[in-house]
Amino acid sequence: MTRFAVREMSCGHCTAAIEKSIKSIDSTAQISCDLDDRQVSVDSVLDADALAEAIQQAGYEASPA
Ligand SMILES: [Cu+2]
Repeated sequence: MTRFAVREMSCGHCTAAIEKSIKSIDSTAQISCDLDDRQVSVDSVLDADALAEAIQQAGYEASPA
């Protein structure tokens, strides 16, 4: 499980964009977005750098949480 703080994530559109971007590089990833804590948890075969890159591709800054 890799956890990121994504401060600009504020609604369902944000979480959908982030989930879509991560799924595009790992279709088997399990993703859970917590809007209250602004955190994204990902279960994936990919490493944290690749996952952070995918979140950034969606337009959001991701820092390790
Ligand atoms: Cu949003």
